[in-house]
This record gives sequence, C-alpha cells and structure tokens, in this order.
Amino acid sequence: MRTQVTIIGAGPAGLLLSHLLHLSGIESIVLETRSRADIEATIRAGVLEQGTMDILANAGVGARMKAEGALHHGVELAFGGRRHRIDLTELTGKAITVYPQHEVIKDLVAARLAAQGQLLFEVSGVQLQGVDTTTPSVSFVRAGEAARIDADFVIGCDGYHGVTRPAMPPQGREDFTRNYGFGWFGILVESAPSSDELIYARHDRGFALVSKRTPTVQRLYFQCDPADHVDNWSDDRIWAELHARLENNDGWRVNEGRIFQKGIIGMRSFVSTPMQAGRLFLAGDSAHIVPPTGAKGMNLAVSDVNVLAQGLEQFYRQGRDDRLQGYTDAALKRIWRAEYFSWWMTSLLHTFADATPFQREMQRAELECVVSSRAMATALAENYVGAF
Ligand code: RFL
Ligand code: PHB
Repeated sequence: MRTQVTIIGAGPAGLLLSHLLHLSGIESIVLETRSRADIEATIRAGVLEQGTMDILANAGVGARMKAEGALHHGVELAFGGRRHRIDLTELTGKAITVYPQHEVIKDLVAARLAAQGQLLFEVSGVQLQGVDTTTPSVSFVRAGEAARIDADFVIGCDGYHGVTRPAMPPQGREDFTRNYGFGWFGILVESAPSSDELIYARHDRGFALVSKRTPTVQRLYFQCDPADHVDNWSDDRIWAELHARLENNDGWRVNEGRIFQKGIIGMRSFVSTPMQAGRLFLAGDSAHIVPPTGAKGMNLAVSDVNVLAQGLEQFYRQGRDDRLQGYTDAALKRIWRAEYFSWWMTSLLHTFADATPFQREMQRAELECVVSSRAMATALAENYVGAF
C-alpha cells in the first residue's frame, strides 16, 4: 500500500489530522490497534475550548457538538466550605463547551467514513522503518496478514504509550517529566447534574471535581492514591468521600445516583522534544501529557494537528517545508503554556503528602487571592478558556 501520510492512532489527534488533510486534498491512512466500538466508547475528556470548537466546526464536524454540547460561561472554585464563581465570559469574552471526547471521536469517524477515508482498526505489531529517509514505511499485522504502507510522512498520534515516540532518533531528544504521586478516581453516575457549572474543590481530604456529561449523567472525580484499586471503593465509600470533600455552608449537596463506571488515572506532566525528526512527527499525547485539572489534553491534541495540517498543506501545495520545519517551535508555545496552567491548577487544588504547614497556608492564601482579585481570576479564566 502507498499513501501520502500514514497516521498512527485514531484518537482525536489522528482522526482530526486525517480529516483536515482530506479537506486539503491530501490522502492519508489511519492505523489503530483498537476496534471502532472500543474507541467510540472510551470515556476521557469533556471540556472543549472555543478555539477547539472553531477548528472542529470549520472542518465540518461541529454540528452535533453545537446541538448537544453544553456551553459553560463560568466555573466554580470551592474551598473552606464556600463556593466561588469565576465568570469566564465576563472576564474573557469566551466560554467553554462540555461535550465528551468519545462523541468527538464518533463525529470524526463518521466524517472520515463518509468521505471514504481509510481507517484500519484492530491492527497489531506496528513498526516504523526508514524514518531517517524521505520514504518512511510502517509495517503491521491486520486480520492475521502482514502488511506495509509506504508514505511521504509518518505522524505519531498514538498517545503516551504508543510506538512512535520510542522510534524517534535518540540524539538531541530532551524529555521533561513531573509525577505528582496522586491520581484521580473517576466515576460516571446516572443522575441529574448537581450543578450547572463545573466545581473544582480543594479540601484537606483531597481534591474533588463535579462535572457532567448529559442532562442525565454526571462525571465526578476525586484525588486518590494512583496505586489504589477500584474494588477497594464501594459505592457507599465513594459517596461518603465525595460528600466530605464537597461539604459547604450553603446547603448544596452532590446528587447521588447509580455509579456505572469507575476508573483510576495517574497524574503527570510530560513534554518530549523535538516533535519532529525528518519525515516523522509527533502530535497530541504521544508528545506531551498534562494532568487533567486544566482540561487541556484534547485541546492540545487538536491544536497540534491544526498546525501540522497547515505545514503539510504548504508542503504539497507550494513545495515548501518552512512551516513543517517550524512545527515543534510553533506547537511548543501553546504546549508549555498549557503545561504551566495544568501544573498550576493541580498545585493549587490538590493535597500534597509532603506539604509543610507553611505550604498548606500558602495554598489557601493563593486560593483566596484568585477568588478575590479580579486580575488573578482573569489570569485563571484566560488560561482555562485558552485565550492565549
Ligand atoms: P489518544 O486519545 O490517547 O489516542 C491515541 C490512539 O492511538 C492508539 N494507539 C495505537 N494505534 C496504532 N498503533 C499503535 N502502536 C498504537 N498505540 C496506541 C490508541 O488505541 C488510541 O486510540 O491520544 P490523542 O489523539 O493525542 O488525544 C489526547 C486526548 O485523548 C487526551 O489528551 C485527553 O483525553 C486528556 N483529557 C482531557 N483533555 C481535555 O482537553 N479536556 C478534558 O476535560 C480532559 N479530561 C483527559 C480528561 C484525560 C483523562 N484520562 C482518562 C487520561 C480526563 C481524563 C480522566
Ligand atoms: C471531565 O468532565 O471529564 C473533566 C472536566 C474538567 C476537567 C477534567 C475532566 O478539568
């Protein structure tokens, strides 16, 4: 097989890149280890920045997002028994949309298939060859048969645990990592949302987050030990923990309901540079990870491939590669900003096992500053909506 661009991974980055390239008349093939049903059912992110919505809408995949996504004009910070609203729209003129990542995936898969796009699901043994040449290839196994795709470019959109980052030439690579030593316990709950807006809560027992998916499904998280196991948490224990962390003095309580999904994720910050080596590029989680407190991961994946698609379009239309050569620098500006904000939100809202009493007071004082100073609230709001 031959194509112009081989894309490894059918997450938001890989699917959107394939679609953007198609709109520019560039052919691609997407390779994915999991099944279509599996990628369309995996529960992950929920918050889309305005810029992400614009990119999806301009690519013709925004109709359901606009109809079914929930526009949010503010978020709440809760601590010391009180809730404080940050008015995103008043402070920045922008808003965010809560629309689940797996719905974005469904919309992108449908768009690719409607345009006869080639998505190869359930492949295994993906390996890269000739990444230092102008004719890189990818070999894999599909339905028990060995296959190979030759292309002009290979793009790694295969997430943090993928095969493309390890295939980057080691010379000159620099990785930046921070592990936080805690995780998030996430649940899906059958019940009406407890709050119209997201609530980020800091409590001495640990962080908690109230979000939602649909008018009948809530998404809730609480800080936990990343090595803990979901089986250690009965429904009663989960509700007791959430009520304790979300306690407040105005009588508001989180709505209980049937818990139909439980999972634990670790929290880390990670950036791997450069994001290009010859004809091999990385985009999305394959190159960088943020802790979910800033709700930035999927938004970064979308902005990476938006930059990359423009570079590939310039290459094929004008025979120039200066945009492609500038990809790492252009993408990293936004990535480091999101890394900073995600680290800051995480530091502000979680409990740290090694924090001294002094550090705990600094955290409390900083939260007070954020909710009482318009300047600090504006800085949070600008970063949260992605106005940078
Ligand atoms: P993905 O989504 O991980 O997709 C990678 C795909 O590649 C496949 N793959 C391979 N395919 C072929 N060959 C191989 N060798 C392969 N190895 C892997 C995988 O099966 C998969 O389908 O990466 P991508 O496209 O870069 O997208 C990144 C986002 O998924 C991620 O950043 C977000 O989910 C992060 N995130 C959030 N982001 C936001 O913008 N807003 C949020 O509110 C938000 N909340 C979250 C989050 C992530 C979370 N978890 C579960 C980590 C909340 C949570 C709980
Ligand atoms: C979610 O709804 O899954 C969600 C919302 C905000 C975050 C992280 C996750 O910061």
